[in-house]
Amino acid sequence: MITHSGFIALIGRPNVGKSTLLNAILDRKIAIVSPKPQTTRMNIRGILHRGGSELILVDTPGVNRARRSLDRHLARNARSAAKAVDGLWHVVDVSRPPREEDHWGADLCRAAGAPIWLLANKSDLVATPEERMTAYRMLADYERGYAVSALTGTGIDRLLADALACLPEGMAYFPEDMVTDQPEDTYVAEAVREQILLATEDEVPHSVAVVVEERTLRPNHTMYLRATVYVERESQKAILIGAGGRMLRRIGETSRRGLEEYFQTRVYLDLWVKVRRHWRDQEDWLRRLGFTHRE
Ligand SMILES: Nc1nc2c(ncn2[C@@H]2O[C@H](COP(=O)(O)OP(=O)(O)O)[C@@H](O)[C@H]2O)c(=O)[nH]1
Ligand SMILES: [Mg+2]
Repeated sequence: MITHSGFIALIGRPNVGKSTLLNAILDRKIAIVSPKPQTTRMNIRGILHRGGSELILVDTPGVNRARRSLDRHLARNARSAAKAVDGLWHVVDVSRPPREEDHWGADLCRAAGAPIWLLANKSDLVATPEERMTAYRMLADYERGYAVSALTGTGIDRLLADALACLPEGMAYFPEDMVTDQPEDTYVAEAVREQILLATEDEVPHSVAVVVEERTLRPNHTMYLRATVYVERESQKAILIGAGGRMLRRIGETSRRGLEEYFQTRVYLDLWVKVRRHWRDQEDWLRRLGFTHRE
């Protein structure tokens, strides 16, 4: 029986490792990860049941300067995630000095009003993480600070034990076997987008949106998936397809492998590429893709 439960939002600038941390704590990949900013576009909840406790972690898009309609929605998503939580983890990259966006992250946490913990991630990259944390400690009135590495797992057990111990009394919000509230189609789209982020450079990644058109389980236990990749320009479409269709085949192949692991079944992935000019500035498209009104 669950006797303690609560929500914690992961806040911080893009690329500090929020999604990697979520996956590490859940010991399962539910959020996509890449070295590119704006990898995470929506708030994703990861649910952990441990003993009599339920910890719900809310991964958010990075806090950044809003330029486009899409950016504004991402920032709003992060702000809305910070509301009504029991705690905030301000995640920073301790291998680098604080920058302006780290201040914004701290401000967002402060405005939310719940206790803030400083999570100095990527501690594997520096010899003396505790020392490097000093500059970050100034950014807000942190209740606690942890040097962690989402990549190697250092510090995660202690952080998790402390987080569980601090949860308020309460009943479970989710069923015991639920790991995320992310719909399966969303994960499919994200898994494809992750491979595109990893395979392409420059202007392609941010212009990509993936829509799942069909997901059916065939009688031979193969999951049939058909998805369309939208880009903003013909030149981007050409890059994604590649010479002789090689790029798209590679993206399809690596996406399929990840999806087979996620769904624990054989997957047939049918990928299409289409051009939709300036979708990032079109409110109706942002709505269709689910970026708006997701509180
Ligand atoms: N060395 C190191 N790299 C990390 C760590 N955590 C995340 N990364 C890398 O940092 C990049 C951004 O990670 P991601 O989780 O997408 O960051 P997010 O934008 O904050 O969600 C990826 O290439 C990760 O592999 C860590 O603890 N150590
Ligand atoms: Mg992320």
